[in-house]
Amino acid sequence: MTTGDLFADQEHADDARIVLGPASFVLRGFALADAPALLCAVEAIVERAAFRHMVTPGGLEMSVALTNSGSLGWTSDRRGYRYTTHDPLTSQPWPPLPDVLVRLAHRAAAEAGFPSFTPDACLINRYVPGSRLSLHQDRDEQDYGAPIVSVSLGMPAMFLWGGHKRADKTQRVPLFHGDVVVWGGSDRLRYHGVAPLKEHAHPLLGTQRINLTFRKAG
Ligand code: MD3
Ligand code: FE
Repeated sequence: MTTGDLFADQEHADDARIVLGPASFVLRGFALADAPALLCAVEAIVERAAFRHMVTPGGLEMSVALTNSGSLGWTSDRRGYRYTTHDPLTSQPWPPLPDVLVRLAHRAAAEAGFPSFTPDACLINRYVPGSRLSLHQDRDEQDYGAPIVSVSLGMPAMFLWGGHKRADKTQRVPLFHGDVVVWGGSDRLRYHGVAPLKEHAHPLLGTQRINLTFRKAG
């Protein structure tokens, strides 16, 4: 991907696209029209693989509840972080990725200059007021050349966008219902997190925020 592609097409250089880094963009409202269908697909996934609070290797329970869809799903326990083919709660394979999710992730990645993004994992995070995600890197995937696509639904959140070292200064980026962010290239390994959520009820989801992150894990 080159930023040249981006600026070549002035018709798309509108306020809906915010440049976070050389290969990272916020696409404001990109998933707004699809949000009801995405939430419907998430409901079906959660019927088969419930949201749960995982424990970190350090023994702390995460305030964010999570589940997965796709051929691989991210899990954490006292032994560490890893991707698994099966849900440790049910011993069943993670629910397959619904087309409506894959198509959206593919369109967003293409918009940001990654036309051949093929996710095999979708991590689904659920936040309630007070839930947070401390600064971390996503390093459990095989191929850092593939971007991560994230979709925000429900209550707004303050995303913390750091640098390549944990102690680097963070930038605060508000994310709203329907926003899609694509993170790739040299930004792929930057530290990031989510500040404790404030209570701002959303018409579709009430006091919840659902975040989908599409990854090429395997
Ligand atoms: C930047 N989730 O699940 S999504 C995560 O809102 C995670 O639930 C947050 O961080 C959330 O790991 C943020 C945005 C995100 C995801 C992965 C990234 C940003 C990223 C990987 C590298 C750089
Ligand atoms: Fe992350």
